[in-house]
Amino acid sequence: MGILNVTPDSFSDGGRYFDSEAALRHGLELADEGADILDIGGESTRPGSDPVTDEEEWRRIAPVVRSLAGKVSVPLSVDTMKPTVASHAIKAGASIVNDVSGLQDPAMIHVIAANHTGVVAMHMLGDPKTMQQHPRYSDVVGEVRAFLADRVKVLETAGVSSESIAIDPGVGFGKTLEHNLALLGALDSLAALGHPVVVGVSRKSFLEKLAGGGPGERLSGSLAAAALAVSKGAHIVRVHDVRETVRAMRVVDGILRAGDGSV
Ligand code: HH2
Repeated sequence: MGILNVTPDSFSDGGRYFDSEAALRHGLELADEGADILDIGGESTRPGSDPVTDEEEWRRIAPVVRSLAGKVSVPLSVDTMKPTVASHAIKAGASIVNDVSGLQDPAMIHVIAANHTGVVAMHMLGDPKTMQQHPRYSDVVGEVRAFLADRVKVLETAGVSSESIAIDPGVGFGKTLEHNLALLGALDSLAALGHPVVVGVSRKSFLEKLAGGGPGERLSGSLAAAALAVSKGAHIVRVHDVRETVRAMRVVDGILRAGDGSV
């Protein structure tokens, strides 16, 4: 899943693709590099970020969703917590809703069910503004797993087909380094819920805590984390560096398949 942030303030690429033309070019480039899904977002959810209005979020991504829908063959996903933005994006050609709030707004569930889209339900503790202020769990893996299982149940009850639902532990969303590592080490237990697991580790700050380097220097850490996530059961990795990740994942896939005896 290639990341396309049409924002002025995303943590690693804020402002680079804020202009619609630049965003469109980057989206085409990500598809060309081998992304299987393009995830388009108009609101940063980095720790401490301020929310934007529905109108502003849609204004940012509208031209990008519209033009990419006619130009790429891969599905477009919209990274939003807002049902109105999701609804506009679906009309403009998006077919997946990626909601980092885990569908806290019941209207979002209705939008997904009514339009028969795919959905990524992600776990976040609190909201982006304050989520990194002393996040606490008594059993991070158990609590995140229970939250995701509940989201799946709520979606299915609302009529969303089981095959359309993916889950995501939300690395960095209300989590300390230890919480992130515990979740990444337990992806198999999330995969056991029976839905594709999405993981976003790309350029995130836990990599700096482990190996140093600002957002622009975290490619090697991102690839290592993505490789391990996939070997632990993740199905989809959400990344900024598509070309490099596709190559790394081909290697991971080759090794895992050989290990399975399924070559
Ligand atoms: N991470 C970010 C945004 N959306 N969606 C899912 N499903 N999983 C993630 O881990 C995830 C996500 C944050 O990364 P980014 O989009 O690069 O930054 P920002 O929120 O600053 O735009």
